[in-house]
Amino acid sequence: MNNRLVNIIWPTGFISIIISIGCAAYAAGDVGGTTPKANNISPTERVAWFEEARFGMFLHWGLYSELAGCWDGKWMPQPGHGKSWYAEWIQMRLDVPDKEYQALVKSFNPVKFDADAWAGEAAGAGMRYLVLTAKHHDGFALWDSAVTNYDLGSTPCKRDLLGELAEACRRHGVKLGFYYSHWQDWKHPGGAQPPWPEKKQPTDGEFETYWQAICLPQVTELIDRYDPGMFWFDTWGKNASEHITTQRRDQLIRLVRTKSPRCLINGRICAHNPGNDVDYLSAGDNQFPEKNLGRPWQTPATMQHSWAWHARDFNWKSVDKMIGLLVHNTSLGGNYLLNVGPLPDGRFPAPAVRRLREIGGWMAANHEAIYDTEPVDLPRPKWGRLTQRIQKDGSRLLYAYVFDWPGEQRLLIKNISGNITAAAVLETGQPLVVKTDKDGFQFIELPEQAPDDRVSVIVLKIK
Ligand code: FHN
Repeated sequence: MNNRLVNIIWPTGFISIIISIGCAAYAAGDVGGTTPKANNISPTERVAWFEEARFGMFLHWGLYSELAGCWDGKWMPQPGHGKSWYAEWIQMRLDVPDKEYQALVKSFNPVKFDADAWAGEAAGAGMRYLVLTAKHHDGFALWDSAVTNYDLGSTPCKRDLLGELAEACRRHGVKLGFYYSHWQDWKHPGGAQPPWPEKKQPTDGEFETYWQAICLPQVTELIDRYDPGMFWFDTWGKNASEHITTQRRDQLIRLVRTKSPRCLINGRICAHNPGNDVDYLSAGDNQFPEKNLGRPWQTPATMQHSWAWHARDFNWKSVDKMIGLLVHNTSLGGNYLLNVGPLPDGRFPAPAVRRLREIGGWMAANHEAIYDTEPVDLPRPKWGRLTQRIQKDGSRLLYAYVFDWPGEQRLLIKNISGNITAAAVLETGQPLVVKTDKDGFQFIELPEQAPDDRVSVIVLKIK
């Protein structure tokens, strides 16, 4: 667990608070459950960093990025213009002949890829982890894989991109995770095929061939070479159960646990039946639940419409909206995994960079109200959201995120257990006066003007 020094400015001055904040046999069917006995880290310890982090970066990048949503003069449609599609699905959605799509390996050459810039942008935005598509549904491996030629090793790029990223992430204090499409694989024999357009699915025997020849060895390679902190496997819908049986789910979990006891695994390894041995759940894409999911969880979310780079996708979300979504999930004990679709040359699109930096500005001032906070068991206030941090002495810091600055210039949080002993604007430490109304409820006197034109955070000390 990280130790972090957080400075909170109180009316009385500064108070520094230290917040504690040999390859497994692929057919390892003889081990009961999914957690090998040799592994002495508890599931709670393993997932602690993820729960503290709250904010991460998703990255969809691969051969499809070269096409940027367009094939043979045809553009993938956008929301409001017929059915809207994601650019990483272009091979299937625009029916690109396999041979022509796969020939993109000859031109994939991200000469401007700068791992430090990626990890630095993530850290600068206040993100604590980053998850890159090591292999998406098209089956292309973003590293030099020993079990396929459909990989980085067959491109003109002679660098170890994942290795560079792993090092940069370490330098910037950002955890590295890999998205790995273990179910859909449109290239390798036996991989599951898409439902849109509906294609013939492999038999169980054919899928097993793919599973043994590609999926399990590649997951092993990723762990052995890059030691990721988390895996992001992907399934959806009930039809995945045809291939991702609970036996295969458990076999893959066992493989990861045996090789890397600290590595996290997500519920979409088997979305229809994640079981109890996964570390965190994912809400639906761009779904922001109204309740805590009861286990560590996150929402994967786009910054535009598409996940991968689409040159005619102008649906950029505003910074205010994204900060609001981060705060919303945080207030419910969940994480926000915000996606960037890098350009084929390896740079981040300029609109994404600007947004990341603006979010980073807000996070620089308010991160204390995000990391390692927990939900508050009170009804959601009409003006915003709440989180809290319990202190060692039993007192609490309560963070009020004010989206809509109250016109009556008072912040009232009914039914708080305990007394508000101090209040301040988090960013500046500007003290605020605590008063009691005629019904005996404490409230905070607010200035006329919201201190932040995005989301103002007021911190209350409660004893
Ligand atoms: O089909 C994928 C999609 O391309 C993207 O990777 C998202 C991210 O959550 N997952 C799948 C759909 O749920």
